[in-house]
Amino acid sequence: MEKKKLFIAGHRGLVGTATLQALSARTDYEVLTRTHDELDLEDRDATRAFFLEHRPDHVVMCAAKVGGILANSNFPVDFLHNNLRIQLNVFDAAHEAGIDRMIFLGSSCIYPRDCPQPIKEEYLLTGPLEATNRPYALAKIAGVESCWAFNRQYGTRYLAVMPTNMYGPGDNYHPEHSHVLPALIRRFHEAKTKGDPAVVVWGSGTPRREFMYSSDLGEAILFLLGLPEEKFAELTRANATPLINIGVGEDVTIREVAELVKATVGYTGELRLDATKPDGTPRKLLDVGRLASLGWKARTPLAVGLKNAYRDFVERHG
Ligand code: GFB
Repeated sequence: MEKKKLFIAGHRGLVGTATLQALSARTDYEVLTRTHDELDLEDRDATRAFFLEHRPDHVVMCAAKVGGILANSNFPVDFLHNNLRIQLNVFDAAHEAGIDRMIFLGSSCIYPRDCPQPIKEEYLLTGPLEATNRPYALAKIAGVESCWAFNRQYGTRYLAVMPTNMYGPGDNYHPEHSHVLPALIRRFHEAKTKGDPAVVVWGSGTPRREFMYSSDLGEAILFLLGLPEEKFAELTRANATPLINIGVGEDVTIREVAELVKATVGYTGELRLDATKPDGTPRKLLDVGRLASLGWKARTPLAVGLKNAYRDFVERHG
């Protein structure tokens, strides 16, 4: 069987790492990767030259500027402009190089702040966005629209996937700019090591989030990429938004997840909520019916994924 050439844009990030990991057992793909130093996707000419030289069959587009609630509010220009630039360059180059299938990674924050739960794909653009991540969400919405526009105008098959909040090996553990789970893993670990009597958790503790282990997302991406021709064509047909949610189907409060991290780390001190920090969206639970109907389901329970993530943190940073 002829191998498909697959370019993973952003293979060192959480999603890219998980996709590479899921590919490790596969022999039907020849995988192409480039570090940021080797190829800057914000450089239009370099991106175009790369695509025209290598002409991958498939692209998994997970290169993006990402971060947690504070990073989003501190660097709004970066989250909007860097992401738009990368997307424009990759979409245009992919089209010019005749890419067959592309999977574009978005995020569950593209949906309206107060939309009904669980969130169905068709709720996109039905209401105002959450202010703390509006620039990032708008860049990602533009990416969904790019998929759709290329499919309509040129008959391409570009699919946008919207994962829920992710965590897992190789995550960004920055104390302030990371997402909530890696931030808490680090904070509880450091408090345990130093013997601090209390750990601060931002916000009221009441927002609800759905957390997915990154290796599950890696597998979901390969599952979608490998769908038979008629199914992939159905998802990316010109008259439907090419959008699919990827999640686990259940959520927890920030307080509950903080207690779980505390237990996983083995910290015995107090947990203190800091209400001066932002809560963000009150709830973000994805409806995963569309993906389930294709035959895919997440399989790593939060408690198991957290144990693996904590082990990874200790190995890398402990
Ligand atoms: O992962 P996170 O930063 O982003 O989670 P979002 C924020 C929630 O966790 C808020 C609480 O309710 C915070 O108050 N939280 C508690 C903390 N302690 C901490 C902490 O130490 N660090 C952080 N970061 N949060 C992001 C978007 O939204 O979701 C991104 O900003 C992206 O653009 C991502 O879409 C998936 O879930 O609120």
